[in-house]
Amino acid sequence: MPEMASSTATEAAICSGSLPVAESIVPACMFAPDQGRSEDPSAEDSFVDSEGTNGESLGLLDLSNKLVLVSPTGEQYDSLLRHLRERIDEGCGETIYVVGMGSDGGDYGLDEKDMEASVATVQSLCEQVEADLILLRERSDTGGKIRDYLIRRRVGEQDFLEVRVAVVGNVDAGKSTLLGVLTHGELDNGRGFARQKLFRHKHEMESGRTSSVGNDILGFDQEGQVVNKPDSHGGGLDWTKICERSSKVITFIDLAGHEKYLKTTVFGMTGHLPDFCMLMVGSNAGIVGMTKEHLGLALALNVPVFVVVTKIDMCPANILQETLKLLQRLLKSPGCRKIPVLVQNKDDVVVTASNFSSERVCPIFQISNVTGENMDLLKMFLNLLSPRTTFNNDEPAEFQIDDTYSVPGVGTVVSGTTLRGLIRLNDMLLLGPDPLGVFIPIAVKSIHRKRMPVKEVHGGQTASFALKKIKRAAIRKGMVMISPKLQPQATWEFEAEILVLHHPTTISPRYQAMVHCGSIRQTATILSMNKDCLRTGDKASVHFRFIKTPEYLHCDQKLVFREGRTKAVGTITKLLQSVSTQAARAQQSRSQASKKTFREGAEDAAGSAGRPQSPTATQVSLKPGSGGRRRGGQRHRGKSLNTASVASAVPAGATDTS
Ligand SMILES: Nc1nc2c(ncn2[C@@H]2O[C@H](COP(=O)(O)OP(=O)(O)OP(=O)(O)O)[C@@H](O)[C@H]2O)c(=O)[nH]1
Ligand SMILES: [Mg+2]
Repeated sequence: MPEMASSTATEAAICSGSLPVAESIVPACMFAPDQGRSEDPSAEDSFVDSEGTNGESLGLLDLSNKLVLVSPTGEQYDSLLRHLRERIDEGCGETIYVVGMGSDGGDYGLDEKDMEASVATVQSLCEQVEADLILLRERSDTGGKIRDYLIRRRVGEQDFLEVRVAVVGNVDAGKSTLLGVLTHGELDNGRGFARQKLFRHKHEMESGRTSSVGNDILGFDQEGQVVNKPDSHGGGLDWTKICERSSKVITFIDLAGHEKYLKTTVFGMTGHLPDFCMLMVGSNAGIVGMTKEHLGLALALNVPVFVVVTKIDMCPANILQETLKLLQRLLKSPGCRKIPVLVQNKDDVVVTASNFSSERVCPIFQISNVTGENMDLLKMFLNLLSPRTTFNNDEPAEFQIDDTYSVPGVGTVVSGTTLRGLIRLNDMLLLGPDPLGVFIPIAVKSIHRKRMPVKEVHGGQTASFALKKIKRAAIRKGMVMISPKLQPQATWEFEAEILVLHHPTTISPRYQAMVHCGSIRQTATILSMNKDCLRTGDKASVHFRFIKTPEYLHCDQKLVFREGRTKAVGTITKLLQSVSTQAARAQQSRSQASKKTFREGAEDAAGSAGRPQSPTATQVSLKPGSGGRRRGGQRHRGKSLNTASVASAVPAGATDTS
């Protein structure tokens, strides 16, 4: 079978220019099927999860010969077509296809005539699946030429592939600057020119520091060319135009590098569901500050990471070497178990992009935002990234809310990510849970993808919906909109397997910290655990309870549990104490009655509009030993969760940073 590059691809030619610098970093050529692997025994299993087309024969049809594409029989053609369809589905609309490289152990390469015939076959296969064939590279081997193609399914003007990349790294690594350069097509001046377009707040303009979750998009057309045009008037990008012209849109989630905004950065990583994480390192500053923290988060959330080393225009060679050496040591360490690969040319890009899905390969780029050096390699790599969420339109829909807006003339708008299923205009979904755990029916009145009006969205796509007859104040981040078929229930308590990454002393029951889970961000208390206390490095099964409102959770969801520098990561294993919608409704009507009485008696309650806090507290107080939790709940009334009130229950040494 002609090989798909995502299993194994590369060849000797790439080795020739092997690395003059940072030699211990694995060169891209180690991914060659027949060489280089012995350098790093840990690399062997990096291909275990790949497709293994080597030596494969589908049924009685042998498709493993490099010549199979030259003139396939009808049966072979059908099998090739089926196989290509599967690969494109797996790659969410695209795949990398290698022509001239069989998997039967024979030599590689085709002569000109056979190559021509093979490409014609692939072209015809592409027509069948309505996909484009884009040449990525051509190389030579003993038997002739080998070509790598990108096969990308065609999409309508309204549609595009969507890949989310979270951008993390320490303060001043050049994150916002790189995004400014990539999305606006103008180089930086080294003094903060390019980043200005990314800032959302006046104080960010003034300090130069990102403090919120920024967003910008980079569109690629069918040929892999960037469609973003430099804007001569200095205005924002026209997202609709970019999306219309693009077959793939990369959404960058620009995050803050400063420790004081770590809470927001964690939210960006958990709540915005990135497909990939771009870790930025200033070459002269090196692995400092939040670099390891952010890398650890990406690893904990199983998001594949690639590294971009910036400012190579102003860094002495020996310092750059040192940074690369430390970076490689960090990536190879037992905590990371990555295979660092320095990307130095287009061949390296194709090889690393093809193998990136294995999650262990960690490509490293070295760029300058000022001279633009190696920017083309980074762009080429971004164009080859495929979304990681496969979707099935038959599944019941689920949408996670990560922000809310009040738009004049439109009303309440929620933005977020479609986790699964299909959502169409005018669909009726359940929105919740509210503070009592109730879900209410709500109709989707308009749908926008990247500011472009559309009729539907499906799993893996971000969107915003205009909602009718609901106030913005009644919706919070972490709520979901869900198909009524799922009969959603909110949960107060859950069990999770957690690993403590760092804590200055010990964690014991009654400890409180912020749980980040998807776009949920709420303080929870440890009620009990299967150990007396937990220290750095400990694993345990822990029983949590939210202090303020019940949330909609799933088993197997990843969570981050943090308070200041204390951090634990884990997976939800069991949902406990779910709220029955009927009981919650009864409670709601009771609470409304009592609120009325309360209002008649006193003039308070203004602050709790749309947030019936007291019933929540009542519900909590029904639980044994809930005094502390109720106190927490009431103190947080009407404000975002700040940790001041939690501090009393937190062991000394755990300070708030958010
Ligand atoms: N010479 C040079 N300067 C750069 C380069 N990249 C960024 N800078 C400068 O470095 C400074 C910091 O860049 P930012 O993009 O704000 O860094 P950041 O990572 O977004 O920082 P936070 O948002 O605070 O985490 C700015 O003054 C940029 O002009 C580069 O490649 N070369
Ligand atoms: Mg920034």
